[in-house]
Amino acid sequence: MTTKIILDCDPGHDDAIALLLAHGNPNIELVAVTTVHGNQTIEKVTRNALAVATVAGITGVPFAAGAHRPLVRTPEVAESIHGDSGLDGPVLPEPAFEAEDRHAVDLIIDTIMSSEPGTITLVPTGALTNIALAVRKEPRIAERVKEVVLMGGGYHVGNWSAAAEFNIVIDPEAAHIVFNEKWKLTMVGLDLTHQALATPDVVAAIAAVDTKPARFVLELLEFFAESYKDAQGFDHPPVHDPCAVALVIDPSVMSVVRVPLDIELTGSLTLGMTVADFRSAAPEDCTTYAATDLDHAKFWSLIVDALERIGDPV
Ligand SMILES: [Ca+2]
Repeated sequence: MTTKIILDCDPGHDDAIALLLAHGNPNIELVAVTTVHGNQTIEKVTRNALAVATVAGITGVPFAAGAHRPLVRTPEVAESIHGDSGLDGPVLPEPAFEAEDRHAVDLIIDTIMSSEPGTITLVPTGALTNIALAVRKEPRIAERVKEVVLMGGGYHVGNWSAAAEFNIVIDPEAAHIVFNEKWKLTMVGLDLTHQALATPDVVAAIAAVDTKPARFVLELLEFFAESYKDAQGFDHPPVHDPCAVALVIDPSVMSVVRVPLDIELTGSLTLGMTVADFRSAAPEDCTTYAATDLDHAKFWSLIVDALERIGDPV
């Protein structure tokens, strides 16, 4: 049985791999791709999304550009991790198609409202600006989506500050809106994604696929590894965003616990922290979940399998 997803992303090396996984896995139907400011400007991440789609041979899926800045805060990009283009490393092809004129927020709303209730899963892998705007513009999407599975946050660690993760802290007000809606929401945060390391055996398995998209991923990982070593001292880079897609594909790829989650908006040291309340069993009406432990081998085998299925487009 396939799951229909909207991928809301800011490519971004790990977003690019999330897009390839979603396209190459037979259990996922990619119904729309929307972009949001974050790793780079909206112009750059949108162009990157279209270039990645071209590498993977994605056709017939609507792409739309979304919010160019956070709701309240001063815009911030992650050049130290993703470079000037937002996707430094490989030479990007000229995109084979363009984004729609429609705004991402409208594409999200239109897609959800025109689909059977409970059939669309939202997979945000960037700042939550588009998702927050969409649910404010059309509140009925909250009860109409199947669930939200997002990459962002973390219950023990931060990366952009001691307490906060990049996707959340660059637009904490948007995250506050999204985390407090009454939809089922799973936070695939840093506690989980820091287990999704592109170790040498992983790199070798991707190299063995030996296709143009696989070589593209190797070039992404090579740049990403350098960035993460320089910026955050990682021996092998954590490949965050495809973890959220992997959970939609196969829930057995990670463990998840039900726990109340909220976003800190006023802390001088903890702005954008995703606060998880582990003090006791989650109350009956709790609809938030946090991912905890990753099956590393199973996760990476999904990526390799997707690349094998994609074959050699470009
Ligand atoms: Ca991302």
